[in-house]
Amino acid sequence: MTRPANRPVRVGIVGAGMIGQDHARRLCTMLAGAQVTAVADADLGRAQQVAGSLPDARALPTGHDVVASAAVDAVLVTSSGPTHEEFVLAAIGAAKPVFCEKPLAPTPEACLRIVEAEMAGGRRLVQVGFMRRYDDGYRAMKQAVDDGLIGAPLLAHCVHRNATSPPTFTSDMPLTDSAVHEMDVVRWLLADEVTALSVLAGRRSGYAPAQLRDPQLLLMETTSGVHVDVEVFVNCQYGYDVRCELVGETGTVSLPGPAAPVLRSGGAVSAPVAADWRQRFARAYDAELQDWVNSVRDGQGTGPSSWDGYAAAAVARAALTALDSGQRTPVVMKGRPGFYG
Ligand code: ISE
Repeated sequence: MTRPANRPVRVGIVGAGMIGQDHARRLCTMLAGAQVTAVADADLGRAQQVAGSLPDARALPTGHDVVASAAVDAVLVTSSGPTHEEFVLAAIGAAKPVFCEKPLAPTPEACLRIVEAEMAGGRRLVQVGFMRRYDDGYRAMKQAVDDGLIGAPLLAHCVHRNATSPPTFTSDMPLTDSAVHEMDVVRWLLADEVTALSVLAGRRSGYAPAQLRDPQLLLMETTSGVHVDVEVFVNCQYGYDVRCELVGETGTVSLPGPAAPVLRSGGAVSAPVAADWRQRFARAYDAELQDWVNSVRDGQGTGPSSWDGYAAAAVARAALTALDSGQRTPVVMKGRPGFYG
C-alpha cells in the first residue's frame, strides 16, 4: 500500500520504556514528518500512560497489534533485546519499515534470520539504532579518514565510561551492551571488519556490583591489520565519557567532546561531563530518527542495516568467548551479501 506523499509517517512504538518514551517525545515534538499513532508495551498500563501523553496515539494490547495496525506505516522497536527478533520479523512480514534499537537481536543467529527475511522481501526495511554514526564528531572523524587526511589508519584508541551501571549488570554486558557501540563505530569509521579480539579483566573496581568484572580492556584486530584498544568501564563514578582517537600513517584524528563552557573560577579551570548517553548523544539520536523518518517517506532504507546489526553481534559473541577463555578469539562472520552494498 502506498502512503500519500503529504501525510506524516505514522509510527507505531513497540516498547514504552525509557528509550521508547524518549523516541516518542522526539518524534512528536522535535522532528519533522512523523506522528506516533500506536503504542504497545509488555505492561499495558505503561502503554496507556505513554499513549495518553501523546497527541495522536492509542495503546494497543500487543506489539503484534501495533505492527498489523492499519494506522501504522512504520514500526519502532524499543522493547527488551530478546523480543526484538519477533517484532522485527513481523514488521518485515508486513512489509513495513522498522527501526530497531540496538542490539538488533541478542545472537548472531537471530540477527541472520532477520537479514535473511529482509533479503527475501527484496528491499531494505530495517535500520538499527547505532546512533553514534550520526554524531557530528564521529562524522567529522570519518570525513577526515575518507579524505586521506591521516593517511592509512594504523591504530585506534577508544574509551567508553559510564558513571554507574545498573545493579543487575553482569560481566558480559560491558561487551554486549556498551562496547558493542565501538564494535560498530570502528567498522564504520574504518570501513573494515573486526576479525579477532582479546579481552582482559583485571583488578575490579570496588564500586562495581559483586558479579561484574569492571573495567575491561579489549583489543580488536581488523581485516587490514588495524589494532583497536577499547577501555570499557561502566562504574567510573564521575560521568559519561566517550573518547576515540585514530592514528594514521601521517596524522591522527580525535573525537571532539560535546561543546561545553569552560569555567575559570576559584583558582581552577573546569568543564562539565555528561551524565549519561542520552545527554551526550542527544543530537545524534535526533539525527538518526529524522534520517529514518525521511527514509520511510522516500521509500529508501538507509542508515545502519540489519547486516551491521549481525556484524556487531558476531563481534560481541567472539568478545564473550575471549572474556571467558582469556584467549585471542577469531570472529566468525559470514561474507557480506551484495544486497547490503
Ligand atoms: C547503554 O545501553 C547504551 O546503549 C549507551 O549508548 C552506552 O554508552 C552505555 O554504555 C550502555 O549501557
